[in-house]
Amino acid sequence: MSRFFDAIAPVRYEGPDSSNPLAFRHYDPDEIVLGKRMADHLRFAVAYWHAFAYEGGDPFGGPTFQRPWYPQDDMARARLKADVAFQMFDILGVPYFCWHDADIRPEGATFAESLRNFEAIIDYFGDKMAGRDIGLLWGTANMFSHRRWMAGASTNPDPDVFAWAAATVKTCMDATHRLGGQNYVLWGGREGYETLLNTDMARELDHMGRFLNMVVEYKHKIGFAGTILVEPKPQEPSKHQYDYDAATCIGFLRKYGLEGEVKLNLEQGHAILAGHSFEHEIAVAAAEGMLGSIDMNRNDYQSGWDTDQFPSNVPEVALTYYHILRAGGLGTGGTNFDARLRRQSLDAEDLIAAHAGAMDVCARGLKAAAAMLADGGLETALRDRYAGWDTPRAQRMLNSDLDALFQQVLAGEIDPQPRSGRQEWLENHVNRFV
Ligand code: XUL
Ligand code: CO
Repeated sequence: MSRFFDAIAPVRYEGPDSSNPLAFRHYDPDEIVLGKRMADHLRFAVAYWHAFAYEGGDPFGGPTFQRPWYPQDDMARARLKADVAFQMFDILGVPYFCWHDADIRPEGATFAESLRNFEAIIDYFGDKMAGRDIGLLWGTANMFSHRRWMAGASTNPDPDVFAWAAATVKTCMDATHRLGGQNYVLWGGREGYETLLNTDMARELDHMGRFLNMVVEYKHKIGFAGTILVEPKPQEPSKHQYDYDAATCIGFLRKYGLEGEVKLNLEQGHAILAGHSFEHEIAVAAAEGMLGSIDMNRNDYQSGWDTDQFPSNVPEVALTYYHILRAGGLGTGGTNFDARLRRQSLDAEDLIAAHAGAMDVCARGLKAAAAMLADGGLETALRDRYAGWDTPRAQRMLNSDLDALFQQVLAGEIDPQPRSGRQEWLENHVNRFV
């Protein structure tokens, strides 16, 4: 049994005036917000990879963390890592976690050996989950770290890698299904290219579309009731990634006939890399009924890298949840912290503080978002701005044609009068709630 977190008591809600650094001031799981428990709105998840598999390295230096379950190449230490993980889930009271196959099991010498290791850990997780109130938000396959994936998984020029990817995703979907996973995620870090000089982009996109159809076919074959999600990101590690942003993914899903089957897992840091705000990505997905789940971790705005930091900015988070609430909530999705400690944050307490603080920021954001919705000021302003379109005259314009509209404008029947967009008024309005 692990002793890693033994000195740390469960994190509890103590209210906004608490000065306990390891208490929730805003996250009260049972508090009712817009008719639903806060925990059921937010559906928090811990990302196994960043919390337990990341060793504190960066491109300029090796690991800084020294955990008792390193090196991560042996089954006894993989079990120890799982013991520690579930101890942390208990301390935080999170309802979900997420994994890649490679985070939880040591790689074997063969596919079959890796699979045996993986299945043994999935059994171990199953036993631990049986006695607890914790579920799997999503499982996924790491098809970007091992050298076999360097030129892509489903988009690899080598068909044998495509087949290996299919076999890998099958095993990860089986395990996700077995643990009652709510979703299955595909993020294509190497599904893209380094240079067009060696890349047949049209062929690669067709292969990626075929692969995703195979995933959906397999979901139905095994009766997996969760949602299949793809996660947009414009680049890093590839120079250009095919799942660039929400709009690109939606076009891709429609082209390959997957729009009714696949939704999006959106990540704040990826939105920033694509030159968007997070709420833009959420609104794009929501407009198409494709909002699936979120990875609630930010980038550093100055460095331009995908730094996977825990959220800390209440106004940003509030607008995120405002658009999620407007879209009807996260459904089978949740709020996953795809976030890691900074390299100098060495201690067990740092891991707890990072997650507890992030949960609290999200709770504050959710409450602010709910208050903005209940107030209705933003919705009223939006309705007013478009009110002209609610008239029969405007509807006739929509169903008209260029020539008829030209005649009306020429005759002076139509004469637009510009109105203020009131952006500053609306920003001031939001600031009343955050
Ligand atoms: C990488 C990233 C991944 C996915 C899962 O930037 O976000 O961790 O969330 O593969
Ligand atoms: Co992510």
